[in-house]
Amino acid sequence: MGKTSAILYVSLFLIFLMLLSHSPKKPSTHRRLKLRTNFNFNDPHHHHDPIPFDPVVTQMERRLEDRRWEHHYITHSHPDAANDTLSAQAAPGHESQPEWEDFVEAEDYLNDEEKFNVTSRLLQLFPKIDVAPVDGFVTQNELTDWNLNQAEKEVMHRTEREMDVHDKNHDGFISFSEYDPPSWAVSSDSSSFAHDMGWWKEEHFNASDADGDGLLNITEFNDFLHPADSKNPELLKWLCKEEVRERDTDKDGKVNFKEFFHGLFDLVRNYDEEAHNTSHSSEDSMEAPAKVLFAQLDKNNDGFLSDEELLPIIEKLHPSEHYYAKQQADYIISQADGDKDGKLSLAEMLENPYVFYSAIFTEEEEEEYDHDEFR
Ligand SMILES: *[C@@H]1O[C@H](CO)[C@@H](O)[C@H](O)[C@H]1NC(C)=O
Ligand SMILES: *[C@@H]1O[C@H](CO)[C@@H](O)[C@H](O)[C@H]1NC(C)=O
Ligand SMILES: *[C@@H]1O[C@H](CO)[C@@H](O)[C@H](O)[C@H]1NC(C)=O
Ligand SMILES: *[C@@H]1O[C@H](CO)[C@@H](O)[C@H](O)[C@H]1NC(C)=O
Ligand SMILES: *[C@@H]1O[C@H](CO)[C@@H](O)[C@H](O)[C@H]1NC(C)=O
Ligand SMILES: [Ca+2]
Ligand SMILES: [Ca+2]
Repeated sequence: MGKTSAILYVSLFLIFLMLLSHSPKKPSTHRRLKLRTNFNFNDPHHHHDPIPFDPVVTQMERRLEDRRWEHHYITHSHPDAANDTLSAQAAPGHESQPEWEDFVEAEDYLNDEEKFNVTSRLLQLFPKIDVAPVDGFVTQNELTDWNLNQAEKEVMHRTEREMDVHDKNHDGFISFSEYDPPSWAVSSDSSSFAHDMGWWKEEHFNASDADGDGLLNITEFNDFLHPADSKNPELLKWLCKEEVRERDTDKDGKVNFKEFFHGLFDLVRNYDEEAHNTSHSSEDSMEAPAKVLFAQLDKNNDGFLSDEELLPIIEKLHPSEHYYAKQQADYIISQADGDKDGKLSLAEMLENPYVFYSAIFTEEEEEEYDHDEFR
């Protein structure tokens, strides 16, 4: 009996393998939706990932990412935590490439036009986006708000996940002693730029603790992980100090014009160019505007920028989620706005469905997903 069923299973498995290898590529899908797996462990200097447009896709990416994250957490950061709640989902039997199975399953789902029908997805999502006002058009503001909302939920999800790990006594708060910096930040390699950063240190922690009770609740912890999106003035000031520390190559504690021009000014310029769609200019012609901006920022005219003097441009140095949400909305509208009236009708969206899934789709012939699609 046992032998018969074993043979049966082996045969079924072989048939399954044959089906897999012989299934023809769908000629109709020249675009292949492919979930992103470029998860990074909260490196603040990492570029910004595109925001997923569709919550259903977000859900699938989350499952994939949570699993990768658990795996990373257990094997790299906290081998001693194997008895934690997390290990329940990473039971030994499942360890033979669970990620890959999920990945294939999810992508087959995404690329099956009957299961994941982008037309019907857009029909469902349109009324959720066209809300201010409900007028049959999706404007830049409506799409920005939608994107921002998706992004904020995603950020909070990651923060909650981090909270679970770092909150060792499970009281819902993180104390400074509970917090372990990410492994890349405590690298002993002194040539690594992370070596003398202020991130994850006590000053950063204290700035995040808005009510000063020595503990971070989920809101404060989210701010701690994402200071650029915080409304907490202390954290923005800390971010400015951190910026000076990073840019101050001659270590005099301030930013001189040279340090400003080669680094900070480029960031400001990129930000303004994205916002105002001005064309790129050569470096030579940028020195004059850089001097003007430097002089404006240098309130006490000492020829240096202090951390306080960087405050007016900190949003440009560390763009917020809102900035990326708007950038992505602009991109989508520029691609799908057939009649060029600056807003999207449902018909325009249905005509260009893959623009909305551009964060995840890849052209069939492309080997690698382009991570910098929106940068
Ligand atoms: C994990 O649990 C096992 C028994 O279930 C125990 O022997 C072991 O000491 C625990 N490890 C840690 C690090 O708590
Ligand atoms: C996708 O959904 C639309 C609208 O709901 C429907 O008309 C179309 O037939 C569906 N396509 C597939 C392949 O199921
Ligand atoms: C952080 O705040 C605590 C008091 O809550 C204080 O003891 C500590 O010195 C502060 N650390 C820094 C680096 O400011
Ligand atoms: C966390 O504490 C801050 C004050 O620092 C408060 O404004 C916020 O509402 C608290 N968040 C939660 C979820 O309780
Ligand atoms: C941005 O500028 C380029 C040329 O500089 C132009 O072709 C394009 O239409 C502009 N886009 C918008 C949204 O104004
Ligand atoms: Ca607090
Ligand atoms: Ca339009």
